[in-house]
Amino acid sequence: MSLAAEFGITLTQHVLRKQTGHRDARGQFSQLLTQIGVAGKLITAQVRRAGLIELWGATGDVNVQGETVQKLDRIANDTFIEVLKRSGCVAAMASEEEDEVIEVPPQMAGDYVVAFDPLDGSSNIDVNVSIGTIFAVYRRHDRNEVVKSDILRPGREQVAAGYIIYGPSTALVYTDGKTVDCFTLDPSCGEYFLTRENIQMPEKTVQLSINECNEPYWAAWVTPYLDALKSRNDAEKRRVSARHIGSLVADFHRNLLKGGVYLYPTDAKTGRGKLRVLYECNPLAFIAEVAGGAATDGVHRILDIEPQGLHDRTGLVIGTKAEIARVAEFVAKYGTGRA
Ligand code: AHM
Ligand code: MG
Repeated sequence: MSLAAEFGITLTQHVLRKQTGHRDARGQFSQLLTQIGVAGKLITAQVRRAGLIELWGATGDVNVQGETVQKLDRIANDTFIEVLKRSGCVAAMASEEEDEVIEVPPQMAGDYVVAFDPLDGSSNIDVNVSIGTIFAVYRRHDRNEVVKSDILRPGREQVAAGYIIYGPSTALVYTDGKTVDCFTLDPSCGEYFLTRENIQMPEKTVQLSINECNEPYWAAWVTPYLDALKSRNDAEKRRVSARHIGSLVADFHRNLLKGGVYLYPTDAKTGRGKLRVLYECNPLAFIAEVAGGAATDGVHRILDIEPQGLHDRTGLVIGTKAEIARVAEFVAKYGTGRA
């Protein structure tokens, strides 16, 4: 075998291969995904120094070069914005870290709009546990100006979505609506290689991810649903196991590969969920559906939610298709009111 044949397919090669015959005439879609990969590499470099950044912070918020130390989520946000701005593929962005839409100057603007959470899993950033970047990609409506409906639109209009997980290795998972593929960053050469192609979520739920300490705030359906789920385990066999990291990306990634369900239900008292529609729930719901899974807020399909604001929140239940169907049965039986 030649040396070249021993290498895997790179992210850029894969995206280009899949774009053949697509209407991405200007090549911007391929370029955009490649540039998201670049942002992921730059963020990886910072995440790997997380403890050191904190150390500089402790010495007076100034690092050895005399620069002000920023928190890691700020660094990730600025990196993502800057890389996408310079890519020439993006007209506007929405970020968890920014109150308003970030518009790209017209001379640098491209065909796409991106919503992202630059570093999700804030409670895990400082304690060396997996965190990630989540992104949703839409095609802009109007080539001349950015309009409100370019950003505030249902998740079913996404043309691509993905996440980058900063774990023992950095992995980038994305869907173009046809397949879900995973790439792992080889730190020795700085390239992403295809490591899992056409991921399908296993049909059986073997893992449960939920912050059970939120029980006082759950709607009536949640506890009986969880009781039923746990009762699949008996003296003979443990069929379901609890796995909760507290980083949505990491919890979702594990459930995608192993088969599981993640819940962050709507708070029955306030009627609000915690997770954000545009850049947390929509991209993962899109990936889940393409991989054969499903996602709901308890009542509605996540991808059909019509967002009213950039930072709208929702309840989220995401996992295997069979599990989401079971959730619907419990919602119908017990309701979404307070327990
Ligand atoms: P963040 O965007 O501030 O990081 O919040 C989102 C995170 C998710 O990654 C995680 O699943 C969830 O919040 C955990 O919340 P809680 O600590 O309330 O269980
Ligand atoms: Mg987040």
